[in-house]
Amino acid sequence: MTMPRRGMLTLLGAAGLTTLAGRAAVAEPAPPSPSAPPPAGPGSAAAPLTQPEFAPPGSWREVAEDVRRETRFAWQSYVDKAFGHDQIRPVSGGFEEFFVADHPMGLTIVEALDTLWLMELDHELEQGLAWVRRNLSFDVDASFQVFETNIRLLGGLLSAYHCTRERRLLALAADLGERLLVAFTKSPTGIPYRFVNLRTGAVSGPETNLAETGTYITEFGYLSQLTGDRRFYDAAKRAFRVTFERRTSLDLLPYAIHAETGEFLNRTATIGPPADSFYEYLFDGWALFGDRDLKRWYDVLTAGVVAHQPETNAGRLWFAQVDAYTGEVVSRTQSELASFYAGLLGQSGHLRLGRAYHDSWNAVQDRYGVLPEGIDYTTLAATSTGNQLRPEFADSAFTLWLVTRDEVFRRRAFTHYQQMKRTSRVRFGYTILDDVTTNPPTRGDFCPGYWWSEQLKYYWLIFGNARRFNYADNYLSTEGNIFRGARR
Ligand code: DMJ
Repeated sequence: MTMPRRGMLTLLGAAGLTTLAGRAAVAEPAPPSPSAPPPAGPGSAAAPLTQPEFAPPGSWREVAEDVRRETRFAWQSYVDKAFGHDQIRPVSGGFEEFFVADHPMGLTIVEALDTLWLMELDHELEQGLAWVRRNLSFDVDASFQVFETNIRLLGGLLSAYHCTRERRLLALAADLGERLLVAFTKSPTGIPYRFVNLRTGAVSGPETNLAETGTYITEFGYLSQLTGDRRFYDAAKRAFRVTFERRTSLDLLPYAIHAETGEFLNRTATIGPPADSFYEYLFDGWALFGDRDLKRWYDVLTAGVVAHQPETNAGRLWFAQVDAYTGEVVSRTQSELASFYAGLLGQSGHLRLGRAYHDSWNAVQDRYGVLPEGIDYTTLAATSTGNQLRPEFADSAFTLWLVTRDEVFRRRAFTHYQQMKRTSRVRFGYTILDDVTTNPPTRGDFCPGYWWSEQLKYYWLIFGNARRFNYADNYLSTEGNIFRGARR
């Protein structure tokens, strides 16, 4: 057992869970160079349909202040038009619920809390906290999707607790964790059901996938740390173990799996949805808790991915979907959500691949201005033309910037931000796009909860020198929730 270093956490003193590996120590952000050249790599070689800016005219601090102003504008619109409802319709000023029709859970508020705290928007934070104190309850007779409830609500409460240390947030998180745990304990294999009724504990949805079976270890583990109750951590880890042990001889995992039998339901391996955050959380479980089993499983499966899935097309790196039993390529489409993988590779010792994969996605950003939901990587043609205000490209730019401090990633995030402002800013906030290939892009009327927890935070942290964030030692979840690194 390794003795915890200064700043390390210990999870319940259990063997194998003792040390905490953080991201590499890094210096504070340097001011931008206005004359910085555009980023090198495949992206700069492609003929752009748009002419993105690569560096701000002033200082990065000014960009960060702009992000803060935009957050305040969007938050005020949400308060005016949709307060307490899950998500705003920022064109019409309407709203819609995410988990249960006609039963608001304040999703946007819970997702936004840690972002508001990091931005020192303390008045807005207090508005959100007051709503949570008065209204949020999980005693709801309805079926909730376990994965989304975990990464958004449980994660949002835990990160808000990490930032504010308000006990009510932890009490709510513990109550929710208990209700979600049933999805694991009622399963004969330990692989969670997709849905659970938060009041009755009735479970449903045994046909599931990797992301929905393996995106719990950081929220459940942090809850275990905070409560001293290791059932949460153990349940999340068991689901990982059961799945890992069923890997194919190529060390690949088909993405569809049955919770009751543990049998795979298809043959396709992908690093994109619905597998993506399964791999992210294996590494994160190591990064946050120092669990060597998780690191080993991550390394074995990543070796399988790196051996069988990379393809180069026109000098650009992509990750094919392959048959997990033969390695044969079954699809050359790539979801925008897969762009997170560049950051994961970069932080887990595969920096060359991570950079190359980010370069590939940057070429798509250069081409469309805003990334479409899906592409055919042999042509970069959009196979799904909308954009759901996705954070993954900015997420991986932020992670790669933290790892390397290479300004190229901050400039790419800046382009991402500028293009979002240009295309998605509407009367009451920011909206999804229905089609990024039209000129101008066609707007929808919806702002997803994750936008508050992810993009806004990544922009603020990468452009600003945030006083409340520890740039040398931190952890952000798949939903951008901060479980380590708040400077109170
Ligand atoms: C977010 O809810 C999370 O990042 C999740 O892991 C998958 N992607 C969405 C946003 O695109």
